This record gives sequence, structure tokens and C-alpha cells, in this order.
Amino acid sequence: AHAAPEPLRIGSKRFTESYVLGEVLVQAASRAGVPAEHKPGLGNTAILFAALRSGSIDAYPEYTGTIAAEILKSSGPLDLATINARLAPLGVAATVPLGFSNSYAIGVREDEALRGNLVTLGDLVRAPRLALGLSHEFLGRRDGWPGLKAAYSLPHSPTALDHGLAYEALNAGQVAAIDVYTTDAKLARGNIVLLEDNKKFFPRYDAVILHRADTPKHYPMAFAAFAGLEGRIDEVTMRSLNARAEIDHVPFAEVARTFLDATPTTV
Ligand code: PBE
Repeated sequence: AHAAPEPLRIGSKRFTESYVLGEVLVQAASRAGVPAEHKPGLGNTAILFAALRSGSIDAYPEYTGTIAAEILKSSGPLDLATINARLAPLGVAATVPLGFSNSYAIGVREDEALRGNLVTLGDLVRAPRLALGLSHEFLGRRDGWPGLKAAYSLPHSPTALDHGLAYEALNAGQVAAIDVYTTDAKLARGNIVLLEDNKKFFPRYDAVILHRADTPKHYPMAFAAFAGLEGRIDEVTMRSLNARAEIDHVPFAEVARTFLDATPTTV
């Protein structure tokens, strides 16, 4: 007798897009005949990467800029080939890009941006008392606040907030600026101005799938289906999937199902 294979375990981080992409991967695998399960919202990058290496998950959605800066601790951006060369000794690999970049940016409430004539990140130097509310992971990352502060000589003392509550804190006037993720659905509401990164501090954050190097060998049909997702999710699509989940409150699984129904992944 042949033992039934363990389901493929997909992890996700604790923000809307990661949950949506986690569901997309689970359902893409299932549609390819591979039992798969989602371990949603496990935590931040460090937790997901540790879970991947220890084998408690098999794959999760990640971003090239995050792999370079936060996982590999690179001081500059890395292309995907270099990322894979540096991940190889860790027994981990990244797949093809899904088709969009989700970068960090600093967003200022429109009234404050107009009042202070704030257009670029460099302009923040002129507004040392602007209340910055930054997400927990951003506050600790080298491609987050510590690096941004150094690159632009920023004098601010930011407060920490959960990204899921950032736009509400901004609108309620508790803070005047936040770190945004550029595919956030709530950016479309329009009362927030993204400061231009004139020093090109932020790298690209192309969405990819991170997995242990040997996982595709055990789940070839699932990874063939994942390969079929290459370039299938552009920034407009990702933002609208995020909006369905976060603004229309459609369950993640249903957002993923509707997307896959409209996206043939046959390879
Ligand atoms: N990002 C921006 C972060 C969150 C949003 C994609 C670079 C990350 O998860 O690494």
C-alpha cells in the first residue's frame, strides 16, 4: 500500500494580501489534484521563514526586496538569480514572479501634505514634528525605518501601530503619516499622498513563492500549477483582490476562487 501524501502546507503573513495569496496557492494546488492546506497569518517575515526552514510549512508568498533585505540581510537590492544563489545554501528557493511589486512607501494625510508642501521623502526633514505611525515590522527592518531615517536624515520619533489599523489611525488624526504597502486597497480612497522616494531607497518587492528547495520534487503538479501563475497577477489585479477582501469583506477563499476561475493556469 502507498501512504497518502501529506497535504502541501502553505503559510501566510498577517496582512490581507498574504492571506489572499495563500488561498490562491492552496486552491491552485487543489485544482491540480494536490491536497493542500493553508496556515494563515502565522506572523511576520522572520516567523514565516523559520517555519519554512523547519518544515512546518512548505511554501509561502514572499517579496524579492524582503528576501534580500530582511532574510539575506543584503545592504542593496538583489535580482532573482542572485537571491536564489544566496538562498541555495539555506535549502530554500524562490519561484517565478507572480507579476506585481508591493513596495513600502510613506503616505501622508492629504491635508498635512498640502499644509507642509510635502512631495518627496526629503521634504520630511522640514516637518520634524509630523506624527509618524509605522508598522511593527517596518520599524525594525533595514529596508524600513532605520535605513530610511539614515538615508534621508529624518529626525522623527515614530510610534508603532498595526498595519491593519494604520489607515483608520491616519483618518482619525492619531497620526499624520504611515508606511503603506503600495497594493493596499485603502490607498484608492485618495486622501493620502505618497511621498516620492527621490533617493530610490526602497527596492522592488516582486511577489514570488518561497519554498524549500526539495519541495517541488514532492509536489510536482502543485508547482507546475504555481508556474502557471507567473506574471498572472498585475498590480491593478492584486489591489482589486485586496479590496474585495478588505473593503467588501469577501472571505479570502472566495476572493481566491473568483480569481482562479478567471485565470486559467494550465501549463
Ligand atoms: N512588503 C510591503 C512587506 C509588507 C508590504 C511586501 C515589502 C513584506 O511583507 O515584506
